[in-house]
Amino acid sequence: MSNVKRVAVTGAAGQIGYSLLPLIANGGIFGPNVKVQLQLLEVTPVLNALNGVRMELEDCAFPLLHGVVCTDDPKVAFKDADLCLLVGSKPRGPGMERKDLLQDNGKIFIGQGRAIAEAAGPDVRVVVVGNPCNTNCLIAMKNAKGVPAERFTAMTRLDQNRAKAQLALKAGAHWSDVKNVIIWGNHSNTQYPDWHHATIGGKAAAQAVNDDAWLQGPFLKTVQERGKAIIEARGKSSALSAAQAAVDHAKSLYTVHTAADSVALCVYSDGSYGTPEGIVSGFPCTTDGKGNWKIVPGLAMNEFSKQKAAITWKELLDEREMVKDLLG
Ligand code: NAX
Repeated sequence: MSNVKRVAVTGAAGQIGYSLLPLIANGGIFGPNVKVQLQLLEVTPVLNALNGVRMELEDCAFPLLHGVVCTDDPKVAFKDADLCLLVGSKPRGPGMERKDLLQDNGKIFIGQGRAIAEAAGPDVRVVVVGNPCNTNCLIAMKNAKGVPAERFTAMTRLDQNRAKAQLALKAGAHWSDVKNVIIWGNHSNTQYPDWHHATIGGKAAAQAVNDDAWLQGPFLKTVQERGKAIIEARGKSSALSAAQAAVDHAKSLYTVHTAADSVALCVYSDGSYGTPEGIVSGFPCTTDGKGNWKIVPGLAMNEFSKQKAAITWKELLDEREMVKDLLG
């Protein structure tokens, strides 16, 4: 089994899981030459549905898929895991306050953080997708005693992909030509998608788009509220695009990204760019292909960017305050 990557996925019978698992089993994260074992976690009442997902995965006969474990025990799911994708969390119920959601989901991430520390492989990486993902990531990290904080990241890659697409559509370019959009702060509607360092086909995005009012208004709003727009259109939250973004995020840890094509990761803040320390916040990052990231240094932030970033950083501080009793 030593040449098989073990990938744990929580909430695996959920709608993101259903789109995510085939992407992983097809080599979407570790490439076409690396075998994977999927270690799937669900809550006990959903194990039967999860078993149905396992049957379908077997029925796909994926060449790279070497084993599927289904369990309701986090320690079994995270056993020797190389990568843990924490997707499962509770949706906000009717009449539920954000604080209640943070507390309820926070408890899940205490247990999962502890189980990762106890059971996961020595070089594990953890990607948190389940919302509120930044603060859930902080809780898991703080409860995973002995696992370095930099092994934990949360996902704003979907927001970065959305921002790239909007810029490309506006500029009449292809989204693969768009580089270096930054997502500062929280994966919520306070996030700040920053185009000031972005390029489209090598040209400054502001020049290629040539419409500052659109960038400062409709562009920001569209990206910030895209999740809501998908729910209104589809009657369900983003799943296909979220699954793809989770794979993009994880893959970017295991491939090299330079400052010329930075990736959006939410990581434990060291205070760079005036971000408050000790929160999990979105930054532009480079990666070394071995699971490690660094915050891109030295980018200028104008007054507009500073003001927008301050709003989303404040929200993350407020979230941390609401879960301070859960931080290990
Ligand atoms: P679903 O409700 O379809 O699936 C969630 C699954 O998690 C369910 O099957 C549930 O049984 C399971 N679950 C709940 N508690 C669990 C626990 N303690 N251990 C293991 N499994 C558990 O939601 P889905 O649409 O798949 O979304 C999953 C999460 O991703 C949600 O929190 C959602 O808000 C979040 N998202 C995050 C995004 C991001 O960019 N970071 C974007 C997409 C998505 O909104």
